Amino acid sequence: MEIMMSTKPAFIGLGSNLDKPEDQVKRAVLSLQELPNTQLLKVSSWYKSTPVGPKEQPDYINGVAMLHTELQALTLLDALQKIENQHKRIRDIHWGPRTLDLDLLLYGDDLINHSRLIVPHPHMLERNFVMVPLAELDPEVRVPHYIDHSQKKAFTTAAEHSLRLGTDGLIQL
Ligand code: A4P
Ligand code: MG
Repeated sequence: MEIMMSTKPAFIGLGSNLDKPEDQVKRAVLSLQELPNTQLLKVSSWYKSTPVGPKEQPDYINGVAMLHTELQALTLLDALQKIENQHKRIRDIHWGPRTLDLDLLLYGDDLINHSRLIVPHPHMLERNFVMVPLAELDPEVRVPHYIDHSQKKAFTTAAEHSLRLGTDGLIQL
């Protein structure tokens, strides 16, 4: 009997706005490199971005990483949350705002609607600090969404989204 392992391309959004958020996201990349049954393929440039949501918080550092993984989506989410927790321990010492956010942006062409996991990440399509680095990694990557209530899948590319959103408040480092 042959066992087929399927490999999925997955994109992870990284964000941090601790005092030294650049260290946080770079250490997170090292942790992504250590994920089991997973290959880290590419990491975007880092971007400084003005906060979305409450304004009385520091600017963020954001970027996107591309993986090939044999992990199931929920197993990958578990692993990402474990990395976040490792960073939160450090955040607690410094008593700062959120130190590390790792979002599963895309998992192949899958549309996932689970109590713990929604893919594509619900806010990504409206956020230039996600779509611009994503388009930098792969401008043609297809972002799936539902066309209508018949739940048919539609796709637009990362490049189209990032062009529409522009680069306001975003500085490539
Ligand atoms: N969850 C569901 N879907 C996903 C997914 N695709 N990836 C669930 C990751 N997690 C997912 O997440 C809460 C729950 O979402 C998880 O338990 C998981 O089961 P969280 O990261 O613990 O909490 P959160 O930060 O409040 O949620 P979220 O949605 O990540 O926050 P936001 O809305 O993304 O806000 N401004 C700039 N410029 N840059 C930023 O990076 N980030 C935020 C965080 C606000 N403003 C920002 C930035
Ligand atoms: Mg998150």
